Amino acid sequence: MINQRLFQRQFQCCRLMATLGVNAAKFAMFAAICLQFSVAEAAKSRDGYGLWLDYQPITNTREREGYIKALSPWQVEGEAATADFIRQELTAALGAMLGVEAGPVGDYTHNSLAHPVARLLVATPEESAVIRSLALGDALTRVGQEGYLIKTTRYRDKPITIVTANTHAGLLYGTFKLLQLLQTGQAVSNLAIESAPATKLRVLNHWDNLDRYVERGYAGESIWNWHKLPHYKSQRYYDYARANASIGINGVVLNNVNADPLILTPQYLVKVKALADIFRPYGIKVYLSVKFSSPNLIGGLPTSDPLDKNVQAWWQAKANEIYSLIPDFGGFLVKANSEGQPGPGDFGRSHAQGANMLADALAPHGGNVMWRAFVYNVEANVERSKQAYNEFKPLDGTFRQNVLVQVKNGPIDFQPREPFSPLFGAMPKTPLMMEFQITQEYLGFSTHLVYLGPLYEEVLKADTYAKGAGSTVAKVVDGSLYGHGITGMAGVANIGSDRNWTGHIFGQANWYVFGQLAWNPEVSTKQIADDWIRMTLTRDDKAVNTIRAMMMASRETAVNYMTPLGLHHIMGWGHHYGPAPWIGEQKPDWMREDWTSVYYHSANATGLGKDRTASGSNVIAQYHAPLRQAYSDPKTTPTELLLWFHHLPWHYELANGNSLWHELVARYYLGAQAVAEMAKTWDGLEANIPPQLFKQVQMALAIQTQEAAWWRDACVLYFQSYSKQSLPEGFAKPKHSLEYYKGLSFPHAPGDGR
Ligand code: BDP
Repeated sequence: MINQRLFQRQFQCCRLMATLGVNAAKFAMFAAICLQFSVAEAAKSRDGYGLWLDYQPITNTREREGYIKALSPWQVEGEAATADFIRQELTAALGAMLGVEAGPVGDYTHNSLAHPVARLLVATPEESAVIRSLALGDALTRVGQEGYLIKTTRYRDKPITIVTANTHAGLLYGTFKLLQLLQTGQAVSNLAIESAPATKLRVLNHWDNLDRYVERGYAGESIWNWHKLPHYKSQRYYDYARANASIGINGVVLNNVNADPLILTPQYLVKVKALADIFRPYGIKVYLSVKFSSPNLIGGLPTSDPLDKNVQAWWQAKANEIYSLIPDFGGFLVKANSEGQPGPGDFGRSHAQGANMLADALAPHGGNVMWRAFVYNVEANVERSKQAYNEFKPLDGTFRQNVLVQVKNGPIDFQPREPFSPLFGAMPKTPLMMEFQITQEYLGFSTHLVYLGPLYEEVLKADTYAKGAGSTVAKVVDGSLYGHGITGMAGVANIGSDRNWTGHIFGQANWYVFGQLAWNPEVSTKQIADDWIRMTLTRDDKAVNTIRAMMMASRETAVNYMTPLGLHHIMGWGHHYGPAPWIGEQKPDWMREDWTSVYYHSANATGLGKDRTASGSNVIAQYHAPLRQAYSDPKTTPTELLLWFHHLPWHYELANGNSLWHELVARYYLGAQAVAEMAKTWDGLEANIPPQLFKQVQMALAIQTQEAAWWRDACVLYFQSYSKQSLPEGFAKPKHSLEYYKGLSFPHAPGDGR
């Protein structure tokens, strides 16, 4: 993963010159040429496996020398596995970026004041007499269990850079931060960084089945090779853990929320243990999705009723068994009474009764329950977007201390755009965990370049007004609004066995931005994009600016060509691939209404959109004032959410003077056009991007260009069949007929639920 070969080649080159007795100036010139040559050569082999951690040589001599002066030689204190890993990372990273001069301190006795030579010291105070001797005030108290300090200070009258923390995990995060500064070309001569994560549980949810099929996965098979575990420990597991650690992710749910009960059998638990053992030095805990009916399915009990004593005892014994294998096991994630999954409702019990039973089993061991609020059932006969709130709000205050309720960002599902879920701000007594989707189920799978940073940021910055202005979703999630000690953010992973991990190179940016936001939800996703580009693709300023602009616009572009103006849930049936606003037009009896498209867009001869105001399903009542009032009137509803809240006439006039029909068409065309432009822009970047990465993105953009046009044409033609209006002037007629688009079928589209 790391550029060891390049490093060795440079080293050999220098040795050869020295043996030949070449003078210093010529030597420097020759070394620089060698380096440029090796960099170009190494770029050719980059295929995306290295993610944002494919440390590249720093070719600017001044910059490089500055880093060497500030950080070399370096020293990592401590004997723990994590300390060893940090040593490996620094050896590889500094070696690759700075060359042979950036090495560790040689002979040295741990935890003594005796070495004045290290310029960079990575250590906890517990393990380092030097750190203990420095005046750090109460900074370490402030950064808590997982935070870190990076500081330029003086030791024995010499400058020294320290990375310190209360735990090894903190050291790990601090080290990666320091390396990121080098990767992104920032100065390190006068550092004073104090950082602590805003949320405690920063978790990836893998929707991976035990047969390696990934539900809603578009990057190959599951990376967990269950069959070969526990004995065969793939290098990928280590590389995966390292990548997560580099962005502060500290938890991994290994299996699909539509859980297979087998995961809790002894046969699988030893495999889970093997992964937990690998992840531990990287600060990562494992969690499991569990099927609520497991006591019955694998335990042989006649029921899984959470109030049944035998059922409770079964879970307690199961928890004990798990913790005897994995002492730091994180806990359970549960999808219950949702989309056919069993749950406490099957026995007339509430979500809280179900969650609390599991929480009681985990509590003695310090584990948590992440109980999902993604519930809706067709019998309830209540509009889908209202159901989670209706079911969970009354339960506020009844969950055990170690339960987090995990809420999807939007009230329906992970749509390209929705308002934030009104549950955020409605359950002050319960820690609510954010659930984002990183895998692009509704955003073009792994062929569309859609940077999700702006989507996440939009949700996190949204004001719930729960305690007056400034009560943002971020503050609900990080616990600061209601003073919760336990907090979390989950992301449904987009990772698979594809060589480049995420199918699309830019999918890596979505994994990256999720981790960064879980650490600090206030940070700008534009800055995160900038860092990611520099670490992954290029450090050329002009190219960075171009790519960043492309990324920042890409989500709005996708919204435009898929679901503009607040439309939602109009994708293909089952696999969710491509447009299908016609689903449900002729509904067979077996088809759930709230899985159709027509349920959500409500197009008819008079207009378009779902009425969720008081005259419709009245979801707006679930939002706090003044949002409730704002959303009740199309004039004060953000244009982006117009059709999410309102059914409006085709001739309805928008603020820009366009009719609804005109604006709808304009946005579809704008979106598709923007993708074509993105592809052109990318073509112009060839010289700046490693060739394999360039090509992968170029091919995906070609697909995206076609698919964006497909979305545009299918949707415009479909809605036109209701608006009965011609295309406004200037918009070219779609190539095919509506019937053509309706007739397309994709029997083997990836990722379908099963
Ligand atoms: C939906 C997915 C489905 C998941 C479900 C969930 O289509 O595959 O099982 O979310 O989150 O969006 O449980």
